Amino acid sequence: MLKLYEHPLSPYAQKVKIALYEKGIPFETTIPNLFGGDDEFARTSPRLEVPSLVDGELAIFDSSIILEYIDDKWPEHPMRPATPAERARVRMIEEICDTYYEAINWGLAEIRYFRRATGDLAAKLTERAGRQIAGMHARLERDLGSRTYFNGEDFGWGDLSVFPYVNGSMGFGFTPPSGSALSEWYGRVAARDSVRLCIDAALPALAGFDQVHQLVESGAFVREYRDHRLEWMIRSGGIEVVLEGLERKNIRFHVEP
Ligand SMILES: N[C@@H](CCC(=O)N[C@@H](CS)C(=O)NCC(=O)O)C(=O)O
Repeated sequence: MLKLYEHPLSPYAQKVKIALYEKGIPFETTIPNLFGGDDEFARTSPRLEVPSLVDGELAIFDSSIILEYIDDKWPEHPMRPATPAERARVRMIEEICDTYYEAINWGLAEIRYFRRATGDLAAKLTERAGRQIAGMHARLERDLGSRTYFNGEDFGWGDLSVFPYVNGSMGFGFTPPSGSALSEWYGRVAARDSVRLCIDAALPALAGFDQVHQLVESGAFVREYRDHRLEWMIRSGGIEVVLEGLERKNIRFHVEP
């Protein structure tokens, strides 16, 4: 059976799980030891990131590469739209969500759950994140246009690429404007079995998150500050969070591939 290394709160893992559920492909999930020392997981994911997928002898990391593999290997119920132009369109939406939108929610989690900032700094970062999310929602509203789904007529890759991020923002209280096309789309997509299963798995994981800051403070959990996330923290005004994390050795960059 397929094995998916994941975490229920990872939007990247949620993208992959939604595709697997939509296609009815059986899989088992494992939450790796993200605190290091999980050699089996490290062999599947050189940067120690979830998700990674193990299919027999083959191990694949990166949600987009995994999604491509799944759609190629199990072409029934395709997640990609039919034409090259439409595929490029939804892949661009995915790219922006994965590399811009994700960092904003990640930053909010760094503040709320991992308590990297408190007081005025936390307020400033949260306020900036809220404005960035509103801008992202406006962009998504334009991208959706009059379509039923980001993918077009039917649910697919474009939708599973957007949902985890809009849902993540809502968890922080940043909701698409009521009555907007994005809000209506959210309601349609959240009602799907594939998506419900992901949400249902995420809620209990979130319940345990209130204490997670202690793991960071003790240095047991060293979080990855990579690319767009590192950039988000700096450009949103949190360079001192980065400096303190380096000083206390509870942030990390890339692991050598
Ligand atoms: N480009 C990768 C990104 C995966 C990623 O960054 N996953 C996060 C969880 S959402 C992770 O495992 N981070 C490790 C850490 O924070 O130490 C993908 O699309 O799968």
